[in-house]
Amino acid sequence: MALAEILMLGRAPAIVGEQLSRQFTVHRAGPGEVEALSPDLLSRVRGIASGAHVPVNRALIERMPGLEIVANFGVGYDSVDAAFCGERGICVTNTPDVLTEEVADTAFGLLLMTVRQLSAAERYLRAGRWEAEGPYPLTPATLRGRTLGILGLGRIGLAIARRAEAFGLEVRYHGRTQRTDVDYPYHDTLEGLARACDTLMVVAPGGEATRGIVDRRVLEALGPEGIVVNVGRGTVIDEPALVAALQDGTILSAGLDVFEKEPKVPQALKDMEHVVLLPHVGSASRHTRDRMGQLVVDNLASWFRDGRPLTPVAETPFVAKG
Ligand code: A2R
Repeated sequence: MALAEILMLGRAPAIVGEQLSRQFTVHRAGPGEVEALSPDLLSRVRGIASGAHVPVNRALIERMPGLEIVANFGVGYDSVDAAFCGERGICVTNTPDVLTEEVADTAFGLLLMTVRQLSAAERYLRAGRWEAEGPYPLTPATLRGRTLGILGLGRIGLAIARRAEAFGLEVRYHGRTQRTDVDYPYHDTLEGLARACDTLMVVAPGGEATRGIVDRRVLEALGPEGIVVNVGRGTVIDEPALVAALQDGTILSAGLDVFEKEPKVPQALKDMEHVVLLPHVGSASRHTRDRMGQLVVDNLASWFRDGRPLTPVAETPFVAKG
């Protein structure tokens, strides 16, 4: 029997291509190469392994009448039109759990770096300024006594909350629904959460429902001691409003691992010494990326062998192979 044909989009760890090639006929396309794929090839492809920065949008899906499954590399799948896949009976999977602790580690590291200006302090040392000018200035902020407001107390949010407890922080949260399995105070509005905390950890998914919800009003509610850390998606924060709030002292600082138009980062953010900027490295260790890649492979293998996905997303929970 002919092997099922799979289209690999964008970047993924080497193990993904190696393992998929043993079980499937694999085609590859990078950003900007999708348009040029022939209708003949697209009509034969039954599965997509999708990496970052190549959208699986309605236009692409409509060109793929034989598509059965989109296995997304990453827990966030806002680059895949999952609602449209659901309408067409196409299964979408993501890679939850295997990256939770890694992203929570990064989030907490980023929080500490931001509160204590650790990037700027290191730059100070490397520039020879410690020797020439004396000690680095005392930081205006401390982690001591801070209240951490978590936007999105899901898998990663909860792992961050556990770390925050160990560091002696008070934890509060906002999401669409109150959890029944935790005692952290719940706020039914994001503005309410921002008023009740001074440190906002954003770990909610991207997409239209969360676009720009951390806006000027939320930042004002956070206040002049406010610090925002974002490890969710850049689109969740109104980036121009954040830049303005940092420039005029509405909030104190920000630690950002994700941006609205990656890999482009506004020059105004780069110009601010006290802000910490990371190039979307939340899950980016070999260990964790390989585990995410393995889950992409396992989802495709399970689908074509047993007719069921391992980790389907909420929009396609009941899709079974016809
Ligand atoms: O809203 P809820 O109660 O379903 O809570 C989820 C929350 N969330 C939202 N919060 C406010 N407004 C929304 N429109 C909204 N949509 C979702 O985000 C939940 O607490 C959290 C997502 O948690 P999980 O689905 O467990 O995802 P996980 O593995 O923690 O990853 C979170 C995100 C990914 O989507 C990537 O963007 C990033 O972290 O790596």
